Amino acid sequence: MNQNSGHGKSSTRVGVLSSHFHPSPFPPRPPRSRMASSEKDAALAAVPSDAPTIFDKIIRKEIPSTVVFEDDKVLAFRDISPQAPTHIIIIPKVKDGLSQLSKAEERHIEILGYLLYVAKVVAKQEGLDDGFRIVINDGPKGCQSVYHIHVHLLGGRQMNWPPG
Ligand code: DGP
Repeated sequence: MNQNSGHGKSSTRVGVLSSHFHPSPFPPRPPRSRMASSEKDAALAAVPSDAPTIFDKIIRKEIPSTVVFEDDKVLAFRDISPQAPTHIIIIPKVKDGLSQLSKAEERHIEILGYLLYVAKVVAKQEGLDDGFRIVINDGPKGCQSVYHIHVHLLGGRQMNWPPG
């Protein structure tokens, strides 16, 4: 029995199956992602750019969002496609070239730290006392779809590791 898996029964079964294994004529299926394919497609289709994004319209209140925190530097609002019971996006009001984390320069250190501090403040405000997750997607391989740097604050359920 495999002492490390914690699933002794299923590892034994895998052993039995593998001894009668006939190779499939089909190529292996890629692992299923937890992200809806439409969101992943949007992220893959997004081209890294410093151009204005939908978040500028949210900042200017030209399109509605559910704001949970706002001051002169940052805006935090609920994600339109929540991946957890609590899913909040925290953005700087002035992008200043920070379309993505990999574009960060020394002048951005203060706002980057402040985004994380606000994430902690909002987590407290949302009652995420048992923990939460912070995510910053970067670029096509990081599945970034909106090129205005943002922190995802996710909570209200047990998170898994490794992430997808
Ligand atoms: P990312 O994939 O890391 O670039 O995340 C962008 C997030 O922004 C994504 O989770 C969905 C969210 N989002 C995109 N457009 C809107 C919108 O118009 N309103 C709100 N509230 N969220 C949006």
